[in-house]
Amino acid sequence: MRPRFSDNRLESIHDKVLSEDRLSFDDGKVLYESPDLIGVGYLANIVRERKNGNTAYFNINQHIDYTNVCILHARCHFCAFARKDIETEGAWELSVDEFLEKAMYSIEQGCTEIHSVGGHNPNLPFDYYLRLLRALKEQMPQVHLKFFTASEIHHLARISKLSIKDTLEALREVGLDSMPGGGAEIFAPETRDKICRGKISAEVWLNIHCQAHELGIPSNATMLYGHIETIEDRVDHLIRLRETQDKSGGFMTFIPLAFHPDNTRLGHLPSTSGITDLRNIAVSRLMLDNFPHIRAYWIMIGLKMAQIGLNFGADDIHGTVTEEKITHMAGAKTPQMITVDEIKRLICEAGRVPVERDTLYNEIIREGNKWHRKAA
Ligand code: V47
Repeated sequence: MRPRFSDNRLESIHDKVLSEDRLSFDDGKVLYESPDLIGVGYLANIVRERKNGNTAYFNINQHIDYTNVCILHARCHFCAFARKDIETEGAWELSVDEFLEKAMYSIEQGCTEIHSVGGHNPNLPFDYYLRLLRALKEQMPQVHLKFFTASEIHHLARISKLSIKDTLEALREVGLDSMPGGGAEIFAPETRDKICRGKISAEVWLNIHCQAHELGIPSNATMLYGHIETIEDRVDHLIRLRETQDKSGGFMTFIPLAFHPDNTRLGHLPSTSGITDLRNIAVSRLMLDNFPHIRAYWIMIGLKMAQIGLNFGADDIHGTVTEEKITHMAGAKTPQMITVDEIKRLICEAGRVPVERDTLYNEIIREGNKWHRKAA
């Protein structure tokens, strides 16, 4: 039986979803504008279940941000994290030993992934990054190292005077396993220029991810929404990611990021609403037909919204986290971490089946304090 949409523009999109036809720019606009959010969510759920069945993924991970000193501190208007220099209140730079100490604690708790990003710190030499990755890989070879946004890779290429390719290869050599999806912000040049003039362009961001994929380094992608971007900007962003994925194929997950205004230069803007959060999850699931996974990032949209997101297109809820800075410095009220039991309860209550994954979506099997990846 065909569902009844209150917005009849969803009828033709429904037909395309059923026949697995690619959605157009105009379809994307309709999905963002439609008053029938339940209809949009219904369509996203068809794709979600086709790709990932009833599974909802999570992982046991830790965020460790090695520094927040950043040469772009005055340029990224959405950022509450960056500091001008180490003398500024709230600034930090972790030594390799301090980083290792934080990581070791989490590894003892069964963590399978370290997620690490930082500011473009003019005081840290390239050698710092090589020593950091090498030390982590030596101490914890089983743990996946998801480090450095494309913007950081660009900064590291500048300070090392290597090409992007050689920089990525040097980092991979000492332990880089994958890259997170940050730094994408919004690709549309006019809006990008208003919120982060001087940061790498869309083309450079996409090119760095393509080069990483060519080297066998998979990555994620993000979009920062809920600031001054238009609906057209959002659809444009998703289509650029889709076209890149057609070529390079190395994106694992798309993570819509809800803008948090506190302590930023865009502090006059309101926080995103639940409707906007759910819609971004649903529309990204529908537009990004070549992305295996869509994440409802509970740190930014809250546990309740992330739980509902699992029925609006998302098949992943992120991880236990342990310590998150970027969103909490911008006013997030979510906890700093949650337990595996809480994650599983949220997922089961949403009618989904929780599966612990590693970063590359291999299932994790636990026996006592030990864990291993399930053989494919
Ligand atoms: O690049 C910065 C965004 C990103 C704010 O790939 C803000 O697995 C909201 O990319 N309000 C970093 N967002 C976070 C990120 C991420 C998070 C979790 C998992 C993964 C992954 C990636 O956060 C930045 C920027 O786009 N951001 N400031 C803010 N005030």
